[in-house]
Amino acid sequence: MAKDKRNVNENTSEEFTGIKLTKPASYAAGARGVKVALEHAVGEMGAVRAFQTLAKLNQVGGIDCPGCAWPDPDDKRSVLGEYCENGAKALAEEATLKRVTTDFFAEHSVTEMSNWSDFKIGKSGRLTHPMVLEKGATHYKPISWEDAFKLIGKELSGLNDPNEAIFYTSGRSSNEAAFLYGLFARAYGTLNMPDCSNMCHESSGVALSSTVGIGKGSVTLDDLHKAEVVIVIGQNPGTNHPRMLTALAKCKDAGGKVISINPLEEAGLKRFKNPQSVSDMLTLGTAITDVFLRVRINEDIPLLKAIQKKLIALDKEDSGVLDHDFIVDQTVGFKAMKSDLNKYELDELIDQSGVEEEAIDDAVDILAPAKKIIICWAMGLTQHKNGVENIKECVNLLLMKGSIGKEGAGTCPVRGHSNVQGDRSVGIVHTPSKAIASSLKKAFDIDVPMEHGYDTVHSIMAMHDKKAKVFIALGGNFLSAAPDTAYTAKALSNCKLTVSVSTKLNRTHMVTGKTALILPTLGRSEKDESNGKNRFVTVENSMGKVHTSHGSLDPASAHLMSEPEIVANIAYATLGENSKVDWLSLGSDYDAIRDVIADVVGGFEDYNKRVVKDSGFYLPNNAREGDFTKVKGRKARFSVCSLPDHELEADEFLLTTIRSHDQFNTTIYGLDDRYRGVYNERRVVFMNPNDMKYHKLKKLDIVDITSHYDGKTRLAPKFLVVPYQIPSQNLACYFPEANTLVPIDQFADGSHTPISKSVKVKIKKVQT
Ligand SMILES: Nc1nc2c(c(=O)[nH]1)N[C@H]1C(S)=C(S)[C@@H](COP(=O)(O)OP(=O)(O)OC[C@H]3O[C@@H](n4cnc5c(=O)[nH]c(N)nc54)[C@H](O)[C@@H]3O)O[C@H]1N2
Ligand SMILES: Nc1nc2c(c(=O)[nH]1)N[C@H]1C(S)=C(S)[C@@H](COP(=O)(O)OP(=O)(O)OC[C@H]3O[C@@H](n4cnc5c(=O)[nH]c(N)nc54)[C@H](O)[C@@H]3O)O[C@H]1N2
Ligand code: SF4
Ligand SMILES: [Mo]
Repeated sequence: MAKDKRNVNENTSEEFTGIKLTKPASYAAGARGVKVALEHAVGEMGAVRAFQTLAKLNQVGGIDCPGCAWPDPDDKRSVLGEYCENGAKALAEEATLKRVTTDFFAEHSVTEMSNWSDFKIGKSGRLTHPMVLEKGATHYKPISWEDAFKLIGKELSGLNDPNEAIFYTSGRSSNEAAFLYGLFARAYGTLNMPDCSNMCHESSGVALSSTVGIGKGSVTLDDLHKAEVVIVIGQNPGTNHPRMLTALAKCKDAGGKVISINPLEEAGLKRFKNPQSVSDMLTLGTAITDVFLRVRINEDIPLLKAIQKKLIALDKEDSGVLDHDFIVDQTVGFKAMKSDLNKYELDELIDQSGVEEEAIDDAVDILAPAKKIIICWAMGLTQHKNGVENIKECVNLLLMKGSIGKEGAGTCPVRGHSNVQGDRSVGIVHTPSKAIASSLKKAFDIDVPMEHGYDTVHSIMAMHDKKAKVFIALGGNFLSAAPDTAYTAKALSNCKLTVSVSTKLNRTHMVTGKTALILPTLGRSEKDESNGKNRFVTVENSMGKVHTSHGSLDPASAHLMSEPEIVANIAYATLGENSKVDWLSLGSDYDAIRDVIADVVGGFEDYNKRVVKDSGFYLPNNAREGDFTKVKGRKARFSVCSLPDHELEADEFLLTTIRSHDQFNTTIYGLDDRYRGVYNERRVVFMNPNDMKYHKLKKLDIVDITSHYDGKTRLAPKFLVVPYQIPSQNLACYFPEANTLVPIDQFADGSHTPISKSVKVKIKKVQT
């Protein structure tokens, strides 16, 4: 626990909220989804504001949904609404009428607030004033914007080395804010730009760049509609990307098939009742999954290898099972990959995957004749020690089928935060780039540092070891999102100054450096006016399309500043006149920021003109075009991936940490996980009924969960056991409650993404 008894994780509150269990749901969305969406929206915003704002969500010229990064249709958009239940909840959280005022902070000490649940902290409302927590103080107090910027400028200017500062970004920031922030970090002299992506799709970026030459997905929404087969692996779209179900249903209507690969049979992948379809509402809706493969946690590689072996065995002369022309013309490494596959016995692969062979054969029957396959994935693949190889193995499958670079086929890493992909495109990257360096030298005479900056886990280690002293976060909830909560808390509290640019109160505001600032900012749904002009921002969706977002609500408080303005003022306070960048005018004029982006970032030419035309523009995508010349060897690359190696003792489990249906990352919307049949409680651990018998556990018994790495025991106390169809020796808990168990130094090879989806743990029954 951090000093002065601040509670770093709600684990220590150890209170249960009154659990109710039902059978897991058999379909997603439907009338119930609409009802829940409206309850949240009306409850937080009031009826008039709710209906007016929802009508603008995801419409051209309207508000980009602050939820996930799923794309909107390129063509016609439904007037009934282009949003889902969880999009409505995301908007409601931001557009809530509740306020965290200066009086609120005077009333509640930091220590008191740290003892609230994440749910209660988040529900306090929108931040209204810049606040400071002075050294040794118990309460935040108001500070003027001017003094806040001066304080940051002084601390940053006073560091011995620019690499003692860390600039974190969460993926909700606009392209304009993110670009300016990256420009500032580089001008200040560091590439210490960790972002939420490091905990998210970094493994995808690393794997895809080295195999197909672009760190993003290759498909568009239209491709999904046209695919013959969509594999959804390690992803729960019914909860986390709900409108993806509409795309899958469209694909099914056109005769496509869906294969789901997951340790849990998620309701959204079973059946979908589109609330906008009268016939769906009157019938059972669309069955989504044709073949479900219940893989063991992190045993996707053996499963994919088994599928590949079977496809190769079926590939007789002219059978067309493999696309030999594509393999010969467009790829390298097939022979090596195939001879590596020969090393493995099929039976052993199948056994290791935990999947029944008949189900694998059903999947192979669908895949063998298919020419247009898309693989969609998310955190179930990326957050493992072998996260990068998981994705390379998916690429292997697509390449042997020639399923990339053509209509209806390709890679689809489904991105998380609504603009995480855009932030990366405009320069939030901790690795050096010669292209960015030379264009910034030309445009602003900035000497961009060329040594590698810290990613998220290395930022935490640096703060922990007092090598980094100032931490600034553009959005996010770093403490709760990061692994190894106690270690991260120590890291943050070692800092001289921590700064959070935030819309809402969160736990990172409670576990801080010696001095801490909260800088309240406009949300995307709010009007952003300057000199009588209503400004808009731009974002990039999961499929590489850049488009506008126009806020329309009155701001939560008259004291808010926009993110670009905040960044510009921090930069000005730090670098002042010694900079060729006119920070303050850039910060106030987003057209000017976009003009600079157009000049210095490839693919954004004529940005201002193109982004307001129709529904925006697609960024260039070589893999979509079937051009792999950017890859080493100038062709798409097969990879040889090894099998994961989790030797479990009889009393050990692999734990995956997942999202409930009622949260957005560390923001807890409510306590229900409707699709999995868990109501009014989050401190649960899903367990196989046979494992429960073996461990002599009954439903709702209480267990402590521990992980044991490097001789250190990490504890997540008191979870209620919920019997669930999950493979034996696998467990699932919700994120962020279980983050205390994820060791800081266990992360994916090559991408450094924490192993949040495969933590080796033990359980112990708590006697009551
Ligand atoms: N409503 C809502 N929407 C969100 C978010 C949210 O919190 N709430 N978060 C956003 C963000 S930032 C992100 S990154 C995405 C996350 O979207 P997802 O990746 O869908 O989210 P998770 O809940 O982490 O679930 C991953 C899925 O992988 C499965 N899984 C776990 N381990 C394994 C494994 O070893 N192998 C396989 N094959 N599957 C596995 C889980 O059972 C689960 O179905 O969603 C975004 N959208
Ligand atoms: N164990 C475990 N850990 C995980 C994961 C997991 O699956 N398991 N998933 C990981 C993933 S995929 C991700 S992306 C990270 C998420 O990490 P983060 O992005 O750091 O976390 P969030 O919970 O999304 O951040 C929520 C906070 O963002 C602020 N916010 C919201 N909107 C805005 C805005 O418009 N502007 C600004 N400035 N602030 C805003 C609010 O104050 C809110 O409290 O967590 C990671 N951690
Ligand atoms: S699918 Fe994602 S982006 Fe679309 S409305 Fe739902 S939460 Fe928002
Ligand atoms: Mo994410």
